[in-house]
Amino acid sequence: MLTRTTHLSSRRFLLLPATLFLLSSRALSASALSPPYGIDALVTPAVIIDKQRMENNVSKMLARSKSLNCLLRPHVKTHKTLQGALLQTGSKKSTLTVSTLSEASFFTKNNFTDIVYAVPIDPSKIKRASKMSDNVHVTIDNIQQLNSLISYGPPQANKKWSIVIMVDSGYGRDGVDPEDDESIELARVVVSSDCCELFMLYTHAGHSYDVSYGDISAIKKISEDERDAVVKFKNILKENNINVENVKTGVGSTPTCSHPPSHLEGIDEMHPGNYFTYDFNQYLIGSCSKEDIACKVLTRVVGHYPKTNKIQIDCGWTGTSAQGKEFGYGCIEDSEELVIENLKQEAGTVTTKDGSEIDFGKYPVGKILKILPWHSCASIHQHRRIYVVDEEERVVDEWECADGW
Ligand SMILES: Cc1ncc(COP(=O)(O)O)c(C=O)c1O
Ligand SMILES: *[C@@H]1O[C@H](CO)[C@@H](O)[C@H](O)[C@H]1NC(C)=O
Ligand SMILES: CC(=O)N[C@H]1CO[C@H](CO)[C@@H](O)[C@@H]1O
Repeated sequence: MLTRTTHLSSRRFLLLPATLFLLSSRALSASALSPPYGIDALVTPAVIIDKQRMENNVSKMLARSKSLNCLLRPHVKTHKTLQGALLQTGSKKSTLTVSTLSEASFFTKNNFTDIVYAVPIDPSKIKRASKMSDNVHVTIDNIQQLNSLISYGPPQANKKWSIVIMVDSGYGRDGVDPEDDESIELARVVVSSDCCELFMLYTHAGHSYDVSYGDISAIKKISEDERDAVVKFKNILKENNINVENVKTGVGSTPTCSHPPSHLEGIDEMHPGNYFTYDFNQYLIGSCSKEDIACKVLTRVVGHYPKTNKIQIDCGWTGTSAQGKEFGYGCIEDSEELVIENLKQEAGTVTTKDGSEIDFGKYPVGKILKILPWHSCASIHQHRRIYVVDEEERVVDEWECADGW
């Protein structure tokens, strides 16, 4: 019985050091079982990765990069796990792309080297980045960022900032225009600064996601544009007497790397990320087949509402992200007649696509539904842990994800 006394004495536990409290709460969230075990034992929502499909995707992209004479520098933001990065790099512990300094920190602590932090750096992040400068390259696309680095000075004694210049190949989010005089001057300031060296010219064609679904020739055109933009910029720099002999070139998004151009001459590296699992959006784009999608969000039926023809599930946007609402947030595997109509924070509602009556008998309370998510990077990011499953959907491994910013 909960009495005032026990309540008071339990408050004492709150006086434990905060770190101990955090550790214990994290440990409590870990699965109590040791693999292998069935997915029925998982608390939902949970994110699973189909090991075989993922390994197929991973080896296919590695083979493709080799056939194009490129190094694969996978973007690991899709999963943010040590095990995933080892698979993607063929256990090299090297050459990654990341999008946060906390990923950079996680992977450098795990002895990975040669990591591109591929978001232009702002001044607030410089000090933290400086501590990882032996292994982490930083990205810029304007002179203010560069001036902040230069006024900070060398990242460490007798060391230089290793600089990546982001090039815009048509996305219009970030990156320098390869044809602008300012872009040439930016590179000139990098190579003439005592505390910087130019490592790479990098582009990511995020607009490859915006083509009409299934228009593969439009994607191929964009993959040529990626290549041409960085090759052209490198040539322009050379013509302007900037020494770019050892400067690398990199391209990539999952749509463009899934449909690369006939050749990537002049390009050293590819850096797709999402291909690790693909997702429902990539399937519609034409990057993969539905059977290649390796990531699923598991949710359970929690209630039947015949009057409104709805099922409630225990997954809201905190379980799979709010992206892709207009496309049902992805699709429910093996239940093609159903669609996720709405996601709230921790609850979602499912109905039929065509308005016909739900066959409630098919979906008893407690039944697991498997969502092929709209955007796997966003869905996985909602979770601290990925459950890796074999062909029989037994959990065979549990991976911890790097967290935070
Ligand atoms: C700068 C940058 N590089 C590479 C990637 C990887 O592209 P994708 O997620 O299409 O594989 C991204 C993804 O957003 C990115 O922002
Ligand atoms: C990283 O390398 C150091 C030095 O070789 C080693 O002592 C340490 O255990 C390694 N850490 C990890 C997480 O692999
Ligand atoms: C999109 C993609 O590359 N899918 C491939 C994943 O791997 C399997 C097995 O090699 C291939 O059959 C798919 O084409």
